[in-house]
Amino acid sequence: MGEKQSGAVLLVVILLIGLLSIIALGFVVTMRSHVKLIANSTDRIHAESLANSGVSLALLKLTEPANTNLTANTNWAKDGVMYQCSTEVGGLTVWVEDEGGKVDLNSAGPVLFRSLVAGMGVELDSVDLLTAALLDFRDIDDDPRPNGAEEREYLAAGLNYSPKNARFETIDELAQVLNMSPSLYTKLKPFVTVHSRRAGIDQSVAPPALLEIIRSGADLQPDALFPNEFISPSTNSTFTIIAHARTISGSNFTRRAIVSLNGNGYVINEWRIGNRNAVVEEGLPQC
Ligand SMILES: [Ca+2]
Repeated sequence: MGEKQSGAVLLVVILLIGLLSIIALGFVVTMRSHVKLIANSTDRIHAESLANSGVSLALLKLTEPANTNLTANTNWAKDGVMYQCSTEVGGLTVWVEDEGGKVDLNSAGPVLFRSLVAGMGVELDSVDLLTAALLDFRDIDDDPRPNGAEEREYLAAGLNYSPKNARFETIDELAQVLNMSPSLYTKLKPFVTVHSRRAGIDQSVAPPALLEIIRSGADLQPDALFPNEFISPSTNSTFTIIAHARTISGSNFTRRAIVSLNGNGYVINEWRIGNRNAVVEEGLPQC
């Protein structure tokens, strides 16, 4: 083999080695990327599992017999107070809300609705329109009440749907009520329910912010009692449980469940991904 041929072979070998190195490097980069993706997915699954465990923990606290001590910090308040604890996987934040402390979209009367909407800072003219539209949305007839809205008003507003003329099945349907702005809907969501089935709210489990909103909307003095039509005792049986988990690696997941307790256990009415987060502090007690 001449020197020229040897040089050509050497060049080909060098090129091949270079090519293989590039392929190998690409493989390593791809594998690293896959490993990172798998690690992220695994961490997210840990976060979801931890959040689901938070719902189970809350259910245990809600169903354990009185005066037992199956879990630490028994007797959680049910007005949305935040509870936090830590595990080996990460931190857990849980809120328990008694649905009896919220305004029921199907059972509340016009005066309570009006106070709720007015307390949100809505203009008085709009308060009357929204209250009437909400009542027309759920009543079975198609005759608009004064200031109300039935099919004709929805079509005139350019909407391609009509009032439901039936009970609200989820609070999401509130967004369909004529003239309900997205921002007002977002502000109302934490304070309304379809599970209380009571005309009024139970002040002992209502979120303090809701009591302030209603007091403001109804023009009640700070020391004035709520009118009787605003008050109904809770059945203490249906709860929203929100559990936010943050793993040590930084993944977050929030579970939002609505559960009804019965003599034999519980029924899950809703099981959704939530959007409430909390800052997880150092030094939390063990869950
Ligand atoms: Ca109607």
